[in-house]
Amino acid sequence: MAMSRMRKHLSLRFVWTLALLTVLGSAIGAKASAEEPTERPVSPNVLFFAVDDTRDWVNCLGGYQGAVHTPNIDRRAKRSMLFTNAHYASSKCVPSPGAVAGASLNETDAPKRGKRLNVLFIAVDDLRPTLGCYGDEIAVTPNMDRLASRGALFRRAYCQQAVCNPSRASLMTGRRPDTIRVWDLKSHFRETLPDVVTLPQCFKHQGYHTRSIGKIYHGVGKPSRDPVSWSVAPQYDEVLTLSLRYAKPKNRNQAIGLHGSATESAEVRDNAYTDGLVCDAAEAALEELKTRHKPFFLAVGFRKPHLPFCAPRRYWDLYNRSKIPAPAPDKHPADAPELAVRSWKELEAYTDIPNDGRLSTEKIRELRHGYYVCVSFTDALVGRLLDQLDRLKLAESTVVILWGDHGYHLGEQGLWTKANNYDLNP
Ligand SMILES: [Ca+2]
Repeated sequence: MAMSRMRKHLSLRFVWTLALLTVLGSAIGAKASAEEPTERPVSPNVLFFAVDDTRDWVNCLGGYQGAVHTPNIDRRAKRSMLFTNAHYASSKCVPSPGAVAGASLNETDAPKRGKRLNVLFIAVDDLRPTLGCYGDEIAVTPNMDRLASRGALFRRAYCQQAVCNPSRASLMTGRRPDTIRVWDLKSHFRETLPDVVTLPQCFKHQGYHTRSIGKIYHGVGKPSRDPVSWSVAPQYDEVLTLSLRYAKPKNRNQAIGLHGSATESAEVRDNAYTDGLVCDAAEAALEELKTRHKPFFLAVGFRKPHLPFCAPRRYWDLYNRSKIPAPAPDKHPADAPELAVRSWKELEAYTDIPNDGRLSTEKIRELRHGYYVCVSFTDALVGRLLDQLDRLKLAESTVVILWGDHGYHLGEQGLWTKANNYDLNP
């Protein structure tokens, strides 16, 4: 969902039309001059290239850290004028990152233009398309469904790697995990590409106020932080507080480190958990951002439905556990190699999960119920943000993007959680 939407909104085709027109027009003009016409001026022909969904990933614009091979565009650029500060013209589109990359990197030099749209960029951790808008008949997700009904829904979008940090770092930089050399949970993309311009950085350079609340980068340790992406210090970017993971004292007391029970149902308010606090802060930020004289890029990252499946009881009550179907198929694909069916050990870190991978039918039902519950919990928080946009009369001037960092298994094919390449994961 995420990348396709980005490609749509952040297209640079107009930039390339401008740049290539200039390149080709100038080159043809040079040829006519060399022939020294004596009787009358020769009107040059025009070869007009439009390049769809292309950004600045060519060497002549310094893009992609020189890793892309574009010798023909580069040699044309050398023979003529190259616009490095061209912008997509539609006021209905958010500025494209390529246009930003080609522009001055000084925030104060941002071009004076008509009113630009704000961006509300919502990241949801471990969200597979268990949503009504994707045809799931069990999911109770009215708010994401209404967002989908008002915008574009991407039905065949895939992430770059089915685990948090590589997927997020790739999306935020527009670079493949192999390019930024981020394949694990510990590496920071700036170790390989210190000067890479991230998506929020692009907006910042264009005069946007950029802010991060919740999990946008990895959410734990060094890869959680990228100060230059943001206009102000992020909130809740790294949360390792046991009391915000578990509301029940019993579950906190039994936890080993941050891992206790894999599920929790508690009679508490939304903000007993991190995501409720993130939503509170985001609602307040929208109110404040409305008063600023700058457009904003507000990134809001929710940590559910990531494990543990902890949520206020009212979200558990949205579902009848007996009506949630068992995983199907629940066995590894026949003849699949061992590497393809290796379990990500994430689930086994929880105290009520056996280490041998053998889950009872009841535990499987509880876990599947818990995942749906946490999706609905997140959906309710997304709904609060959409309502806040409406209340503040920002809905018409704000692009809303909602994306999940990768898919998930809930017992299907005998697999749990993430980090494999079956269709449910990436
Ligand atoms: Ca994740």
